[in-house]
Amino acid sequence: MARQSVAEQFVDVLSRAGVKRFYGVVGDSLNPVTDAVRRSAAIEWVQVRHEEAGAFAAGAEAQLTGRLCACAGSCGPGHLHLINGLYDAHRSMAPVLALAAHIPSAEIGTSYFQETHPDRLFAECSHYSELISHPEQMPRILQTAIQHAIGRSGVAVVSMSGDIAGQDAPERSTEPAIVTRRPSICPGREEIAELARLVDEAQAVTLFCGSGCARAHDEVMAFAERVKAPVGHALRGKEWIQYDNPFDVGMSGLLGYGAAYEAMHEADLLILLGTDFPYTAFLPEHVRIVQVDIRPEHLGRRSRLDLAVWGDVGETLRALTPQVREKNDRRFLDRMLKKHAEALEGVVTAYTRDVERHRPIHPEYVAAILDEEAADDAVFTVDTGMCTVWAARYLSPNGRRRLIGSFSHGSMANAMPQAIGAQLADRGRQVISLSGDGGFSMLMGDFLTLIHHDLPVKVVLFDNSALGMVDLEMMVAGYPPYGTTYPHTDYAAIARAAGAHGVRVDDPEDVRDALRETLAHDGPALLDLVTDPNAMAMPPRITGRQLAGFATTTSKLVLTGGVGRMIDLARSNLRNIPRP
Ligand SMILES: Cc1ncc(C[n+]2csc(CCOP(=O)(O)OP(=O)(O)O)c2C)c(N)n1
Repeated sequence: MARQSVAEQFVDVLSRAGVKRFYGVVGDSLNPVTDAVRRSAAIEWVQVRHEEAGAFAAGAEAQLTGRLCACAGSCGPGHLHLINGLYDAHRSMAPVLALAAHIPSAEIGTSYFQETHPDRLFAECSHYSELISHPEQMPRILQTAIQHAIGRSGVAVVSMSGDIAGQDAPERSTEPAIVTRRPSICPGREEIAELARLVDEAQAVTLFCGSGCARAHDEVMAFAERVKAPVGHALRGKEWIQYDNPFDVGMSGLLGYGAAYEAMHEADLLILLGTDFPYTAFLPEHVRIVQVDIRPEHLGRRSRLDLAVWGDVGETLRALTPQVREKNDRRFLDRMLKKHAEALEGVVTAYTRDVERHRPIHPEYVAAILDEEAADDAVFTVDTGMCTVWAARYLSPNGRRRLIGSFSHGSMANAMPQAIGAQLADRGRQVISLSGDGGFSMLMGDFLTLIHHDLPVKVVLFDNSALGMVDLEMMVAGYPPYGTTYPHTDYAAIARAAGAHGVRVDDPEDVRDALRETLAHDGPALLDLVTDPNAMAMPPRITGRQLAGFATTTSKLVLTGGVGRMIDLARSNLRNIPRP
């Protein structure tokens, strides 16, 4: 049998680690690897138009499947383009392996054509970034990279020159064993006992949940029931926690709503579950705080802690719940449920007046209808900008739907590229990209990737001809909006010219039918909705200074948005409060 090349061995090892596809753009330094992929039955090459889109796609696929996913860029500019998508994947804790092809190995360090130093470049957006400079090194470096990406949930980057990849690989006596599943981490007995003591001492416990509560819905609900705790969430916890939740008090943070803030501040014990919620200003100072997280480096970096617990949320709660005394006093919980329902009732009609006739179309109206029309197991990818607000407020999770955005990194242009990875992970699933016109046009070239690979992604474009979120930020800070508008563009015509289904709608009465038609279309489709750039959403906690800035710029804009179907949950939770 002919000797394997380093590139063939590379592809072989990746396929045994579960990688199904490589997103990227080919290039000289990548040739040995792309040729090995061409001949591989296990891994397909997904040709994209911009490497950043490939990195976003790999990150989304990894977030949906939990499997290691991969992307690649050729030397210099090719892999430089990966960087923003890799930051996003890394900060979303998505296991992604990136191959940064390198200039010829004999030229490194000479300012050669296209030279960069990828092992340095990617150090900040990865757990591991190493250069392979000898064929012997490859299997061990690749294995170490894979174990970093999977074991520590994030990005690992290997850099390799094309000439190294093209060489014969050394013979291997055995195949390396690769770990592809993570263990669960249960805290020690002492921590559980200490946590149980703090819970027993507290009169009013609030839980605040992040993405670390994935697949721990039952455990969170059982614990909340036992200690009669209101349950709030951060944006990344929404898809895991905000459904079938009799304890729901909404979301905290800049885009928050409901009574999560009050429940966190009026408790005497706040338990942060699997959240690296970044806004310290929203966390209380005079409340006992416990944090539970699988990553010890997250513990205590946002607030002072009375107890730090290193463990999985599910494991921790399974061990803890039987050890705490059941609380019978629901007064704090019921008061918070009432506050929450009142807060939502107060804003539920914020946008609804005349909305079926309002032109330009009100974006919240679109989001509300989309929530009703989308499939029960839809994947929503959400652009950074106002789409994130509409998704946070209007999309109803149910345990089967998924919500993916750039919620930690906050990059624009994430949604449509992420939809590519989401759709490739499951071609039969409904994948909807909620795109802003600014974000969409930033990586619009990869709309062609949907057509190229026949991916039936539905792009729902909130086309306000503006960088709306920044418009709002400028007004809040007291600056007159500047550099935030675009000329009107008919994106539906662009979609049709590219070979996709494209419809432009500017009459609110047409929204539902157009959405139905778009979602039912058997192929890539774009629905260009001409929306109102002046639709506002304000954080529930806004400082006097911020408000003053806002007020000097405009006085007639609505200060808060509506809340969609979550009001139903709040109302039914209120009905469940036992009558005295
Ligand atoms: C790559 C990148 N550039 C700039 C920003 C700053 N930024 C955040 S939201 C936003 C506006 C987004 O506009 P659009 O996609 O049209 O959505 P809208 O807010 O209007 O709904 C900008 C410029 C960013 N987050 N990421």
